[in-house]
Amino acid sequence: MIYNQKVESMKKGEMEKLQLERLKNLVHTVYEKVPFYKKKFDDAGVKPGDIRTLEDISKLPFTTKGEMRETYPYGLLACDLDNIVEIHTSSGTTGTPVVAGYTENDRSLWSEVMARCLAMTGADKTDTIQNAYGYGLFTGGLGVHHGAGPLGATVIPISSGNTKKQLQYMQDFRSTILTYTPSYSLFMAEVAGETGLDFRTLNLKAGIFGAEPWSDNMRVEIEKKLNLKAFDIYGLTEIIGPGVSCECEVQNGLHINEDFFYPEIINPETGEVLPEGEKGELVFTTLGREGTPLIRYRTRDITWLFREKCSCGRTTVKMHRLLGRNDDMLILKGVNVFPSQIENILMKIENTEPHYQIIIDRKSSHLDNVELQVEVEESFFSDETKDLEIIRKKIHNEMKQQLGISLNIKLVEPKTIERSMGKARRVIDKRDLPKAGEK
Ligand code: DLL
Repeated sequence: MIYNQKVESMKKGEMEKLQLERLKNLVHTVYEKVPFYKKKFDDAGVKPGDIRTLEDISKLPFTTKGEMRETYPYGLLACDLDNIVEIHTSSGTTGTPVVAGYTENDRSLWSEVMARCLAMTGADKTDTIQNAYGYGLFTGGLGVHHGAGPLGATVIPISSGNTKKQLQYMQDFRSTILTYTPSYSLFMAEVAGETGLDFRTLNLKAGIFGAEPWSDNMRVEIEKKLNLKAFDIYGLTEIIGPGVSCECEVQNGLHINEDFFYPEIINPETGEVLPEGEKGELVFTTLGREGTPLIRYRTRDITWLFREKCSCGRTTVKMHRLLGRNDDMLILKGVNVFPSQIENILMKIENTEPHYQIIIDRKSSHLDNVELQVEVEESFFSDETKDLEIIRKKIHNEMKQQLGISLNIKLVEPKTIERSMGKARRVIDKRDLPKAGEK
């Protein structure tokens, strides 16, 4: 079912008209109401009236995460604080958190886009959604919750953690849809295995997974282990939370709710706008947010945009599943590699478990040592070191062949790599380097 047939299957020209109208309103509003934007526009020599076509958006300056932090907590509000009804922040583990403020209309907008996303995965009022994204300042829990409302689906607001209870409720309440991070879903499958629960006996039909990078082959693994169809959902606190884009039944790219989130892909080095199909950094302008609207926000996420005649009937532009974040990109002997590429290769190698970690260390002043730790199936972790060596070599050779890089592979026993209840930590960087892209 298409939740909002009119908008989601709009003709391109009509969509552009709507976007332009909203963009013009937005630039006038932020120029008048947010001193931060007024100064930025003035510094760049651009006035709201200069935005006459959608292409004119490239005249506007970017907004960065660093600027969102500098304006903490309320520097980017475009309305009176009295009109803010909900606040979320990013986790703030790497510095001052960034703040998103929602007015009543923003919250309705969020419900609308999340309802569209849930419907993309086949959800409707007959479904029971077990929502294990964290409730709280993180947008995952409440985002799904807000979207389930207009659909009329039943929500189990179980939040994250307490895996045994998750498994129990899944059975008792006959949950049909799971919403978690993909890494947590694998952990859940592991615990289910220990307790003897067979996912084939459950009522699950779909899992809506996001908030962290995952690969196509990880999807294969999850679908097999949890006996459901796994969909990718994307979003970020700054823009709204989950609900920016989601996969439909075709599972080939995520439809962007582009009437509210105008996407661009730029060259992260030069800021130049790239055409559809070219890979680069995703940038969003919010077309309809009242609380903390953002102009050309640099997400640091790497992907590309494409349009195709989707058999689901939606016409909205798609983004390819994320390759990763700019900050997570490893540069190994001059080769750019994202952890998700390593994961994609790893997931196809037999006798390994879908749990891994990448440890980066700098022993001498120039050379980075990258170690890929991979869990191996219990039965292989015997005294038979020969078998382990065969697996180790296979992983090494596959990486070398497909990515052109030589990694140190360390096989570890099952369940030794930390399991995550939220976003998995795939890369542990022990180098004492300034963080890329802080600004
Ligand atoms: O993770 C919002 C969300 C909640 C999305 C639940 C999907 C489901 P933040 O904590 O602000 O918000 O983190 C945003 O997470 O810039 C991406 O780098 C990453 N991310 C989010 N979804 C995906 C995804 C939420 N499907 C940051 N694939 C984003 C890869 C994702 N990375």
